[in-house]
Amino acid sequence: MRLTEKSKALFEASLQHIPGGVNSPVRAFRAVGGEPFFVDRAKGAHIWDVDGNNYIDYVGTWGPAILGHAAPTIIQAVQQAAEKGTSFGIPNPYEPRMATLIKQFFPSVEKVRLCNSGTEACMSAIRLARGATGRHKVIKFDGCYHGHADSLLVKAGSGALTFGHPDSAGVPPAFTEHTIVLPYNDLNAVEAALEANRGEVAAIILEPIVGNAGLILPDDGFLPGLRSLTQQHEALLIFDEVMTGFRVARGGAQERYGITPDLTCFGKIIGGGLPVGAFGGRSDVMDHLAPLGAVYQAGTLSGNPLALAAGIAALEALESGQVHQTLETLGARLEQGMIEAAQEAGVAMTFQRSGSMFCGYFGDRPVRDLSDAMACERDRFKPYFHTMLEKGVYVAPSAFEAGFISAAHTFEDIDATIEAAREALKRAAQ
Ligand code: KE4
Repeated sequence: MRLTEKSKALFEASLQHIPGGVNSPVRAFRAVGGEPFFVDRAKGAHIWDVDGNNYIDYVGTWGPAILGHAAPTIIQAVQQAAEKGTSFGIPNPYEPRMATLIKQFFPSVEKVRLCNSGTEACMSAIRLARGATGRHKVIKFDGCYHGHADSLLVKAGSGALTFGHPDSAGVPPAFTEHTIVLPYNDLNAVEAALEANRGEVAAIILEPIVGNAGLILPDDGFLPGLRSLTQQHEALLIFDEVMTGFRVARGGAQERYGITPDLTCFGKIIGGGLPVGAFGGRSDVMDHLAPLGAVYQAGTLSGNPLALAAGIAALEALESGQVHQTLETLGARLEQGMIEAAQEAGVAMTFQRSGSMFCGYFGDRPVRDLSDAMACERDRFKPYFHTMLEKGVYVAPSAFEAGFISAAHTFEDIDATIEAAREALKRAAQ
């Protein structure tokens, strides 16, 4: 039985000072019941909570920890940077270095602006698209989450889904009247929406692989279809690769699927676990940004030396391609084992994966959009989650999140995870 008294005491205290005791809703375990544990430290594929319990970690701080936690090169880079100061508000050499690395991995990016979160990146990319096109409307897809900027927090995924109020309180209707929400993978709906709003759509934004409603892959023709439709209608195509960027391939989903978007949003991995975001793409669009152009965007800590030192170390570790080969091998092993464990447990599971991002849905058919995800047997997730936790495996505390494997996971970690899943899936089958 896991000890939890120290976490309980910390959660008790946090509840007095922080709404829900957490600084981001999905961490509160509200979708799975129980109380969150508090982490003491993390190393490689493992985390230890304040009561000393050890877990194999498949959340990976929601994506950034692609090398595993506390990677020596990242820790060293941050320590060295910190010796010279933690923030300047003055251009520093890490900024052009990071920009160059992003462009090296993402040929679609001619210019890039660094910021402090994925939310900021997506919010700014939308403002830029509107400023560059002079149009107001934006098309997004239900189940895709682009951070919590007002106009995008409509039928979002991730925590917003878990809480069952896809449209957040506090967002006046006027702030979302220009946001059109369509079913993912439905090209006909996109064509109809563009026709019905001819000349008014500034951009289509999407997660090219959806990691905020589990893990949903684009149908074969979906991304190429979006590319040609946006070109026909002179709307910008924005790939939100905050999660998939540098994760599903060195060049993200746009490399996997061979699509060139007009703008791309980044976050997570490019900060090596420190706060960071970025958005970039065609220079004729990016040059609308202040101080060159009329679209304002700013940030005190944008280009922060510590965050960039960590992110540069992370990206440099990905350059050879060896990490992504390892991730694919580990991902395939986990997928095979989970499918076998589900069959053995007699529970229907659809396991969907792209490289080291995955989701096991309780159901017997492919999940192509949010309505498919919502139709899964979500009640089975709770016993599965808690049994995995008891057995020392930490998966995301929500059926609507993707899992992440790091380069620090070993075959032993994967095999131990599958062993734990044999029991957890039997509980879920009851
Ligand atoms: P942040 O503002 O949380 O850095 O990024 C927002 C964001 C934008 N776009 C995509 C595709 C994202 O996945 C995210 C954030 N992802 C969630 C995980 N599903 C963050 C976890 C949380 O909200 O605590």
